[in-house]
Amino acid sequence: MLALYHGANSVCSIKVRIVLKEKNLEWESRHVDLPKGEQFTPTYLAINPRAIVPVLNHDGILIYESSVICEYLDALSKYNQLLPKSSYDKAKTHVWGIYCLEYHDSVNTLTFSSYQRKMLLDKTPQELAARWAAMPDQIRAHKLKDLVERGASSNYVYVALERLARMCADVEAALGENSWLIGDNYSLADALLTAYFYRIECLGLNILWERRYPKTTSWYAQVKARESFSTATAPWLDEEAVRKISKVGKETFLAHTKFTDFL
Ligand SMILES: N[C@@H](CCC(=O)N[C@@H](CS)C(=O)NCC(=O)O)C(=O)O
Repeated sequence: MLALYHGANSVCSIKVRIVLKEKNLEWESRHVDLPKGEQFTPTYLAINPRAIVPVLNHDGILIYESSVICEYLDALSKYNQLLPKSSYDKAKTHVWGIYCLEYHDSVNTLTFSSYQRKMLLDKTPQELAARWAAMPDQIRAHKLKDLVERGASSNYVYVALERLARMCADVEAALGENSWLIGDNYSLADALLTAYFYRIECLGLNILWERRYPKTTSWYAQVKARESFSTATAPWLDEEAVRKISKVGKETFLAHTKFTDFL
């Protein structure tokens, strides 16, 4: 039995849901309400002391880290094998998986300096202090606190946009003459990256690739057209939250002259 601890709008959860669909695997949902702070409850901390999603439970075995979960799922069946066969292509896939840590951190920076910030600013200073104190990773807590206090003026935001602009340049270069990131077929690397592009698009920042990178623009249209994309997003997302993410994202970043290098 496969069960996924995941968040409705969580980027890393969307990534795993994409692979579950690509592999045509049956799974049970264990939804964790991140805005409500369910990741900090003793019950969830017993599953993941890092207080983050996703976590995969496979017959009682727990697997952590979204890119690792995706590769684990791929190995469960021969159907639609996503990890390429050659050692070189496997190595390239693993490099994308490692880069995903940076992409996640950068996308998370954008979300926390805009939409999440707006939500968290409704809390009292005491509630906010309790939230930062509850986070097992205090370096991350320090960063999120800065983002909520400073919004788009936080230095973290500029660095995040710089890294995401580099992600787009890297994808454009990797595509070369191909339609997919690695060779002629859709593979794990394409699945790993899709959700980050999706969140950037939700924030109204798709101009990061649409203005400069035609191959990346076609690639993203292709991954979005797959059934796995709609299955991993539409039924799970809180539509109202997605509308707000988009509205606040545009207000926060597009009006900011400091970001004209990227946008
Ligand atoms: N590197 C981890 C990152 C996981 C992560 O940070 N997940 C976010 C949601 S996308 C989370 O659970 N956040 C909890 C919080 O913000 O308190 C992965 O790829 O699985």
